[in-house]
Amino acid sequence: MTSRSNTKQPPAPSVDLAARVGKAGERHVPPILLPDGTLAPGAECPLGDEAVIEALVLMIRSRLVDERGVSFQRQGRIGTFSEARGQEAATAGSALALDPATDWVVQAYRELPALLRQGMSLTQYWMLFIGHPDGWAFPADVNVFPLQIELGTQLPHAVGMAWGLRLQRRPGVVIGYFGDGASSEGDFYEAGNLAGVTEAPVVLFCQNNGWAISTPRQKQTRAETIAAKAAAFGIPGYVVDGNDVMAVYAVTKEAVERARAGGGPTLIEAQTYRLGAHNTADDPTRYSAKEEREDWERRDPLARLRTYAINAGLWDKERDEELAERTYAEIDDAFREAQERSAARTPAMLFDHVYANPPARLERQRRLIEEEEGLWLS
Ligand SMILES: Cc1ncc(C[n+]2csc(CCOP(=O)(O)OP(=O)(O)O)c2C)c(N)n1
Ligand SMILES: [Mg+2]
Repeated sequence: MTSRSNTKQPPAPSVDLAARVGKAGERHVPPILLPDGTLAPGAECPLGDEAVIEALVLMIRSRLVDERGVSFQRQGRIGTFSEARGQEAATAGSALALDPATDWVVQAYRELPALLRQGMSLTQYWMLFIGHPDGWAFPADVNVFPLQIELGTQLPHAVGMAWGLRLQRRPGVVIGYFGDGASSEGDFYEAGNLAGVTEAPVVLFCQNNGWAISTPRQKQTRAETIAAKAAAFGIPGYVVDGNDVMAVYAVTKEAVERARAGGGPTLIEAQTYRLGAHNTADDPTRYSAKEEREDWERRDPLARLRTYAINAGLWDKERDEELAERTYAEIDDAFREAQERSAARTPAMLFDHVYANPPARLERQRRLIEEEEGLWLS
């Protein structure tokens, strides 16, 4: 597992990001890693060998956690679960451009590879889905904000955090993730505008997977791209193939370096697709076309990076099997630990982590619940 102490920063990319420019000035990043796992003609891999392996391991681990998450939900051991399957290159590629020691991930709920890269433990992840308040409170040395289901509300926080870091002269950059559906929320426009005005060191990163549950991207906006909206914020906007981990890394690295150097925010739209359901309560066969789903299966970001890594002599079947065995064991150990810790939950824990210094009103409510706890639990 990636730990904060041994995470190396991959080298800066040298990619021409200005290939095609859209109507609103947004730039379409040229492809690097093609769906068949080969490099585009003339393109170079912007990641060093170690970083290619790190990206692949992150993506594989995320997919195995997803697989187990769905089955834990089906067994009634956790609540609703959302997979990142199919979108791993967008989050792994962008998170690889961060320095986990100084930079922050402000998540929605489909960014598992980025959380793993920042050093989140799987015990914490499972506690979240089991429903333990500690699952939502990240340790001080893991720079990740809690999962956010209320669409778009994380983005003003991401911008505020980034602005605050700059005012305090701290070195961090913040990446705020959101979906195509969240791009219709007022919070997105407020956050983008504030980011532009304050020149906050933030990357607003849209995972456009084509759907907001059953609402297609075409019904979300009449704009040609979501990145086009950067023009109204006065900041650079980029469109990238979200299943091309190398192109995602290259464009995010450039944005992070610009932000770190005082150059302000960037909006990135990664075009991708979720290969699973919206969550465990959804059935995409009810609203999406079979051909569309099959087409995106052929563009699976994990298969394409795995093919590249195998052809480059960096990966093989044995390593795949060894990683899967190790990861399944890690997942199951973490789940057992999360269950053990969750057995000691009490209703009064609802008040944990809400305020650093709780107001008297909440303290009173906590005492009331503690007094009545015996009744609640009987
Ligand atoms: C403010 C708000 N409105 C509606 C919902 C219900 N809801 C949950 S997820 C979702 C779709 C979000 O789509 P998108 O932003 O594209 O993210 P994706 O799930 O595709 O990753 C909706 C409508 C919500 N959580 N918050
Ligand atoms: Mg979506």
